[in-house]
Amino acid sequence: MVLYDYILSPSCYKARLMAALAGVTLVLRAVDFHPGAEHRGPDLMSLNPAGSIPILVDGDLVLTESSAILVYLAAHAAPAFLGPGDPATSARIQQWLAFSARLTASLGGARLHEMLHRPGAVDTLRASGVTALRELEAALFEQRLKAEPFLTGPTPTIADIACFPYVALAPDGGVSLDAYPSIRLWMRAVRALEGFIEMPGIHRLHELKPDPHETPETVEA
Ligand SMILES: N[C@@H](CCC(=O)N[C@@H](CS)C(=O)NCC(=O)O)C(=O)O
Repeated sequence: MVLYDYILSPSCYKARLMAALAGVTLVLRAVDFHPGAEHRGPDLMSLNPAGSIPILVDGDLVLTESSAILVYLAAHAAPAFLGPGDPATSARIQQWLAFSARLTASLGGARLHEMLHRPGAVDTLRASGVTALRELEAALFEQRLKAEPFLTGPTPTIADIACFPYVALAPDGGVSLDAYPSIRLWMRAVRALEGFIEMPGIHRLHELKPDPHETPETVEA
């Protein structure tokens, strides 16, 4: 399988992360996203007229949209990441995949503004990102009450992989994660998964506030 990839793209990282967790080896085809805008050139536009990456090619199959790529990789090699298959969980996973598009537009938009000087109303993007983070925090808090560390249950699914990158990289766009203890615990759970791989910027999780499990006394000590 060939992934048209850009190392600093959180959307491409979703595919790389899912492949790593599933034990799938991808052939990475580096795209000159910036400054070359190769994804908008004729060769890549013929693969994805939407002009975005990632693009996954497996033989005759050309897949665009990171959520579709996650489904494919999981179905191929790690079906547990598609959830247990009951109607409610399957629907919840779809809900989070749709939610992840809001993260891309808001937190991802702010990040592009800050990192690549893309035009845009960055305050509005950040505000939309904070709204989404508050929803995520509330949902993950509910999960903690059920002692379930992941978005849709006790084990990770493509819902977690779809949401993780843009959340973890929110500080790149000027949106702090300090106020969201349930999100920080969830990020630690994702990072702890066997096969987890980094992307540049994700290491900043180490710089975040102390583990929410720690008491103030132990933090000070
Ligand atoms: N809905 C797409 C969005 C992916 C996306 O936003 N990719 C970015 C790179 S991280 C991109 O190609 N943007 C095109 C551009 O900004 O010119 C998906 O989930 O695959």
